[in-house]
Amino acid sequence: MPDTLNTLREACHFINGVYTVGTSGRTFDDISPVTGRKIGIVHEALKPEVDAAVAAARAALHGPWGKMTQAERSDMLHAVADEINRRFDDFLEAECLDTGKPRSLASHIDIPRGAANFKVFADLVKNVPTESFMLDTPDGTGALNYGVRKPKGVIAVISPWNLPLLLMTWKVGPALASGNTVVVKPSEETPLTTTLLGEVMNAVGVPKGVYNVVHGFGPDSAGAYLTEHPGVDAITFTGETQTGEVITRAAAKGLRQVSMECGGKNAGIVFADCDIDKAVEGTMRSAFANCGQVCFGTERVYVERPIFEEFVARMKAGAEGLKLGAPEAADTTMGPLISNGHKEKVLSYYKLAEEEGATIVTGGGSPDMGELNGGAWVQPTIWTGLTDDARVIREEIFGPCCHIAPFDSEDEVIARANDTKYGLVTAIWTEDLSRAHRVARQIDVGIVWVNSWFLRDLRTAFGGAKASGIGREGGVHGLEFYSELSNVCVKL
Ligand code: NAD
Ligand code: 6OD
Repeated sequence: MPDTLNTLREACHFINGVYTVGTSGRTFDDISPVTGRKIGIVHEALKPEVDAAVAAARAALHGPWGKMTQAERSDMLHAVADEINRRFDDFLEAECLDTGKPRSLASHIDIPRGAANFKVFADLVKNVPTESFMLDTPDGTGALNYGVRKPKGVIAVISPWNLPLLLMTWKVGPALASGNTVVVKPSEETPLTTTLLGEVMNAVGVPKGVYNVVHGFGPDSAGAYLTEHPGVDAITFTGETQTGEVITRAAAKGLRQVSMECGGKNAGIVFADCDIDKAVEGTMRSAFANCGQVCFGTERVYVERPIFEEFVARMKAGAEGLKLGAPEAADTTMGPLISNGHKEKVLSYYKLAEEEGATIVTGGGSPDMGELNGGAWVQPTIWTGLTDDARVIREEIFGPCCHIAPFDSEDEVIARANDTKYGLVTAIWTEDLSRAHRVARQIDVGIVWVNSWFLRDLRTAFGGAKASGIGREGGVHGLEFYSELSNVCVKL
């Protein structure tokens, strides 16, 4: 069993049940977004390491894992979840080291969901029926058709940095529950929890080669080598739309299936008949939780004119009440962005908003964080006054910011909410349920929340419309992606 502290300081690949530095000889630094200082090193995988990981995953399909019953596999995934919970504090430390997010956030969302993603899909897979049909035949005896689900094979999982454990296990959970094996390439910004999960897999006896991890970047590195690898049967990806396009092109070779969960420019729609306390609280979370780095974040908020001024004033007070700080400080409510590179991007949009004529309601720059000034800190920011064609309104920023605009009619706000190339989520705030249903079905997105935000039921379909993605995961939809359905036709 490796020493966990060492796992955190030197992130190795995890191939065939063994931590390895590989042969590339290349490493890169793991940087704390809180201080901007180095916290460890990460070994970079190139083609030989990816080849080894894919080969291990392929071999494992035919080993003990492939011979287990569904029930045995599900029990094993429950044990994985239990072990994550037993090592909750280790995962919490690793996630906060990598992301700088408040401990209060990671302990309520990231780590519990890391465990739940295994439990929910381990249970679900045992309860999903397959179709069956009786066919009339001319001789009168008939034929029975029934579906059989088989694992797809080796699944490549490419995950982002914003909710590293949550979003990686959201894919690994159903992939393993369906009997596949996986090779995971976590974001280069957040290698730690994915690496730590290898210890968990070994501790509960998951057969070697079922869960593999390779570290590195996208182009000319682990990401590209993995997604282009002919030994990979399907690719599941979460990240930027542009990266999704590159990976979809790679998957075209060999016609491998993809599941794409990509970017968004989500609208929050606040009607004058809402419960304003709940609408402000929910919109605050949707704009600023995780320092605005949630794909569901609402960077475009539309508020019906009678309550516009009050809503803006209350959001301003809320944003100015956020306490920026290190993860471990008990009163921290907002952490830094993921990196100084991302900080430059977000600050460039803060500047652009001014150039495009925005009124800055609050924020708009970087705060003075004293001894933490080397970290990726930006102020929570609210704008008003931009027109719908402004780049700040049209492009995903992925930072702690939102623009609030007034609207006058239901039809107008539906058209404006839909006026984007993306289609991930929308949050609607109203106490008029007829209106809620009427508006919800006219918004071109994968998920609509009414009087809530980021309220997740893992049995439901999850995914984006338009440039926000391809396909659906969650519930039976995830199991459909992760399995190959074949039909058996029996002449009676
Ligand atoms: P990203 O696209 O830069 O990176 C995601 C992953 O892809 C990383 O592991 C990266 O190394 C890898 N990658 C990059 N180029 C690659 C290539 N050519 N081949 C293979 N792999 C490659 O995204 P990010 O910056 O990590 O995450 C933020 C983005 O993710 C935002 O756009 C956000 O909206 C989106 N996101 C979407 C969802 C969703 O469910 N729809 C969830 C979270 C984040
Ligand atoms: O809750 C989930 O299952 C999920 N995929 C969340 C995505 C959040 C985006 O940042």
